[in-house]
Amino acid sequence: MRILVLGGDGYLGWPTAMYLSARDHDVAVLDNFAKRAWERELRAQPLMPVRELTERVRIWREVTDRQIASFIGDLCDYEFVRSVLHEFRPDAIVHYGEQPSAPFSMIDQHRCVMTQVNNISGTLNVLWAMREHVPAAHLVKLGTMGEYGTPNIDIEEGFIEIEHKGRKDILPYPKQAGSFYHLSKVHDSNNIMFVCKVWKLRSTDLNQGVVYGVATDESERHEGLATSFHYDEVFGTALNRFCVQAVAGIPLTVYGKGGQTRGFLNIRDTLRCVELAILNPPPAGEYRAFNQFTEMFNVLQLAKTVQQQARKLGLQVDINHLPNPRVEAEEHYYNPRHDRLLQLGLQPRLLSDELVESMLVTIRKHAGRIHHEVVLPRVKWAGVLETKRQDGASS
Ligand code: USQ
Repeated sequence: MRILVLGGDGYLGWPTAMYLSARDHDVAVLDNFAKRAWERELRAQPLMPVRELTERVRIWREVTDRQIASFIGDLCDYEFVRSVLHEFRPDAIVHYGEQPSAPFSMIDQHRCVMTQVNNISGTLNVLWAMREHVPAAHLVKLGTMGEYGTPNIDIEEGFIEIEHKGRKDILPYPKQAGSFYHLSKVHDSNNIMFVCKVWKLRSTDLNQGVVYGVATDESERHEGLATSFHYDEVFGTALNRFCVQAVAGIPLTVYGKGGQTRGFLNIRDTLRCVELAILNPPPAGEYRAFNQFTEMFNVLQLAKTVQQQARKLGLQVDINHLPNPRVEAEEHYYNPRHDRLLQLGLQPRLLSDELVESMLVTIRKHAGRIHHEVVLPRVKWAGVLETKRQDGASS
């Protein structure tokens, strides 16, 4: 199949491109390197050195004799998006090409607006260009479990049957996102669902949980194929951060009580889920949502697991309950369904002690690159902004 990976330079995009290329698909990546610019702005460099995209593509060709084409440009530039779809004519488009961080979207007005404009307009451009050039292609869009929030009832996969005043209907599951970033994905979902109805496009919204993992089978083939693994407060996610903190001797940063429960999955399972969606496309006109995670943990459980495994490697690790910088429930009901990918054949790689240990071992090799000052959370969800008066005092 011809597969275009949007955001093909990122933590998941690049491993996905290699994974699909290794399985004989004709793969192209598209990226504008915006994430690299945000990393520089926030001084939040990935743990392992990440080569330039052209360099990674060259190394991949050297190692595998397979070609990954690359298109460099911005999804918010409609003429660019049209030209890529016209030229490459993908059968499937995997869309990771968005600002991916909740804390980033909460830093200030500029980052909030930029996140939503970038994510929503980029996706709209993809949809319009699909309508024009590849209306039969399948859009595999990375959504997030965070679209649903933490309601006090079971979470279904995208839709829920509701009975109201004696009548029944199947309706989109209510969305209660927890950040401007998560909200951008909600807006995307609505736009995609709408165009599937009116233009008969087809799409799978992969409502993904929190991904962990340092490496994939393909990235391990050469150090120059490493993915962009983050541990800073903005781009790093819970388990990845805890592993780096354990290696660096930083007490694990559990926000609040740590009873926040989320769905998690191994980065290798992300790749398999995307492949399963691609190999089993919906019919024209269908918008479907899969909940993409393999198991659930609360944050404190994860911290304790990391603490135990680190101890085996001789690392003394403390757990620190920090005041929660986010506005979120710290103890709540959480029972999302996640059957559809299993039905398609997903065989989850559950979080094992060995995996945590191997993450710690890999991270230890790069310990010299850990910058302590980007680890503690500074971005706050709540509160009134302080403004500087002209006389220098705060108001
Ligand atoms: N948390 C801590 N300590 C930390 C970091 C996070 O206690 O040092 C807590 C957060 O408060 C939150 C939970 O861990 O309750 C998850 O936070 P996270 O930073 O690992 O993940 P999140 O911000 O929710 O976003 C990540 C990805 C995003 C994806 C989402 C899936 O960055 O792209 O959409 O996971 S989900 O969480 O299911 O919405």
